[in-house]
Amino acid sequence: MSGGLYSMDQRDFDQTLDLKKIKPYGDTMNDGKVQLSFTLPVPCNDEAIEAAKQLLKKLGFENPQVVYYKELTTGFTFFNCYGTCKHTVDFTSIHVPKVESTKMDMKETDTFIKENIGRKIVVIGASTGTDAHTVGIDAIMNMKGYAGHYGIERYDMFEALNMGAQVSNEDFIAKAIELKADAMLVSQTVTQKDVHIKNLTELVEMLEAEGLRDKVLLICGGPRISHELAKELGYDAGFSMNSYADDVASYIAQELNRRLQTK
Ligand code: B12
Repeated sequence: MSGGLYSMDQRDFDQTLDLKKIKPYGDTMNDGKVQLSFTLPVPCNDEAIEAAKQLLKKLGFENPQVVYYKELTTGFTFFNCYGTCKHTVDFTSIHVPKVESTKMDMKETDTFIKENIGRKIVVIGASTGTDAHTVGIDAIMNMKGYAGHYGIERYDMFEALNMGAQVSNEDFIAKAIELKADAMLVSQTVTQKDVHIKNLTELVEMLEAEGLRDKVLLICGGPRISHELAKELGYDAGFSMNSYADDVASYIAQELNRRLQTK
């Protein structure tokens, strides 16, 4: 018998778990314990601790406790607090849009491309705009890979170019045209003042203006990106934390194949 969301072991262990009313778990089921860290712009003293507790109460936590505090610099105090959350969430009603593809490993993806597409897939990637964070796009593309997952450069059936960081949307598009890219991979990490939305939207608009949007698979990724946001912004797919080259390569291969089938 299938364990569903939880294994039989866990349900046997605690019968008080109600997926329609989940709350945080500290050390017993339904105790609602939450750990929260923040900084207040006040000197490190007893009044600061009281302010932190009052803030926790206003946030809806019962039994607020400051378990650690330290002056960060003059006039700023960092807190680590515990509190009890009284709210619950209906886990059974949650449906998050996800990239639809079957995850394959590197060999399976290469074989899939050989058999179904019959040529190498051309992919270019970059961190665009002012964004200087390269670790995310490297994790997906780099030959050496990341966390035990080889990057797309390592695949036999991909021709991959990682353009690095701070690439303008103009240069990114020019390279896509030059290499006849099948897929463009955009990484965005910095979200201050929603700069990621601006960069991502601008790229879609420029591709549309060039009549290229439908000719390329457009994929974005980063710690604050979700598939839902990516779709809203006009992308084909979005990947966030804990995604690896296998997820992205499988999706690209299967989606290109789907598009070839429907042409
Ligand atoms: C390393 C780092 C830097 C380095 C970057 C060096 C480099 N070569 O990349 C340096 C020091 C340059 C830097 C600078 C800045 N940083 Co910085 N940085 C970080 C840090 C510590 C780690 C980021 C990282 O490498 N993560 C590891 C990678 C593997 O994770 P990832 O990016 O999420 O990637 C994964 C997924 O998201 C996904 N993915 C990512 N991209 C893509 C793309 C595609 C196509 C796909 C499919 C998937 C995908 O796959 C990856 C693997 O699973 C974070 C804090 C943190 N701990 O996260 C801050 C952080 C991202 N930085 C931050 C900030 C504010 C800055 C600065 C603005 C600071 C400043 N005031 O100068 C500057 C901005 C510089 C610029 N112009 O962009 C903030 C961003 C806050 C926000 N909400 O915007 C963070 C969160 C720190 C913080 N808590 O304030 N930073």
